[in-house]
Amino acid sequence: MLELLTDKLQTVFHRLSNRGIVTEKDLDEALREVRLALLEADVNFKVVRQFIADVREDALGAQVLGSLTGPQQVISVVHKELVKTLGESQSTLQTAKQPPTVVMLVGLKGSGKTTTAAKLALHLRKGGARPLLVAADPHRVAAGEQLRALGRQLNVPVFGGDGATTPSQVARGALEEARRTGLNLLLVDTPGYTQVAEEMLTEVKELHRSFSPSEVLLVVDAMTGQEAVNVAQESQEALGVTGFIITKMDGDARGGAALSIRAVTGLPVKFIGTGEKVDALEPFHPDRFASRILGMGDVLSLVEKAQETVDQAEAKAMERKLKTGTLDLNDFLAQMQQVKRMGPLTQVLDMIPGMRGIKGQLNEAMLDESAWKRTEAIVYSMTPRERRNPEVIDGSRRRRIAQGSGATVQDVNVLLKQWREAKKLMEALASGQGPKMFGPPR
Ligand SMILES: Nc1nc2c(ncn2[C@@H]2O[C@H](COP(=O)(O)OP(=O)(O)OP(=O)(O)O)[C@@H](O)[C@H]2O)c(=O)[nH]1
Ligand SMILES: [Mg+2]
Repeated sequence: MLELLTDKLQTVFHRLSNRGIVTEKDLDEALREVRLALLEADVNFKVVRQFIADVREDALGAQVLGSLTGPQQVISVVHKELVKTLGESQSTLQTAKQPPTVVMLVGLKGSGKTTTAAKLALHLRKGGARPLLVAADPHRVAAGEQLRALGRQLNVPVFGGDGATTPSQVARGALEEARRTGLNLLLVDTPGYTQVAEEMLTEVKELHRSFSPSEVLLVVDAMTGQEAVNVAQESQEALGVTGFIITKMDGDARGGAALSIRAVTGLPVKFIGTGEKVDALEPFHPDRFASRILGMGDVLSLVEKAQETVDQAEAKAMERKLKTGTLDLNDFLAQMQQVKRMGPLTQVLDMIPGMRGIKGQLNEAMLDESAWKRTEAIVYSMTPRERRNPEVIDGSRRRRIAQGSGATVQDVNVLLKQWREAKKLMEALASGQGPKMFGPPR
């Protein structure tokens, strides 16, 4: 996510830090590079101009010039201004006074509306909502199919999409269905348009009138860069947009849309999509996002992610094992799977401060999804006894396991070595000699 921008900014700040004392010339030089980096990331030029002017004024006002702490202060000013550009604080979803709350998703064809509707259903259900997905594209049966398939996958009910009906019929039916079944959130997936023109929008406008939604979220594709901002500007009034969801932030495209859209439109970004899977959605926190862009990590989002994905019972069991220092291959596998559930490892690492730099040096194999799968396959090819007591795995067992999992004996050896190292670390932790990773003893 915005990797290139982060790399460039880190280079600029690194050079500035080496200065010790910041002169006005240093500041302007750094800001010139920040400006270039932002423009290259496809941030709107007006937004960039304002941003640089604000940072400069702030930095000069804070008397960072000629001081030993100058470089640090410049970074903190940049962070502060970035947060301001991104919208200061998190903007949560408005709910209706009278349930159900209706959230409508609108946007260009292919921007990610249908996928995002499903992601939202999953995310908001975790927060206690009872969602109903509504397929409101009367013309494309395939669109309804896609939403129904997602609904089945997530076990979320889906209304409509199985034949042509008018917007007002869909709305009436969906609201009735929600009341009847006690659901309090309607997520309405609407037909995509190809350009913001009157005739294209008639249908979406009709849906708007019929549903009177609490939120109209414009779904924009980060990969389209400046175009996303233009669409946002144009759709804003025509459709009564109340906020944005920026999808495909996982692509390494410029992604500057996320940085410009709020400043250009005055409307908040509510969520970002970070992958194709249904759990790849994050609430948008301007301060955390700013930290991530500056390579400072985002520990809070990481902790939330861990809480969402880690099974509490499993975590407790693991804690007990940690205390006793016993770790067999079943535990080893369970732990790897827990980390994996949090998302692609490269994204997880981005959230840990200081990890970005290390990422390049990490063993390729560690970041390689297929290597994870191979490890799983190897452990699954073992007998229960072997998993509980890996010491019994001798040469012939290794050959059998390798054959059973489509791996090589070398792969099996590597896995066993990783397990032994993890076990050693745990034993050290349990005996209180290891690094204090888990806080003071209770
Ligand atoms: N990598 C990535 N892909 C995404 C993300 N969100 C959606 N996609 C993909 O984008 C493509 C289009 O997504 P849809 O949800 O069908 O888009 P849509 O806006 O409903 O499309 P129409 O209904 O045709 O207008 C699909 O292949 C999705 O998997 C995201 O955050 N990251
Ligand atoms: Mg769709």
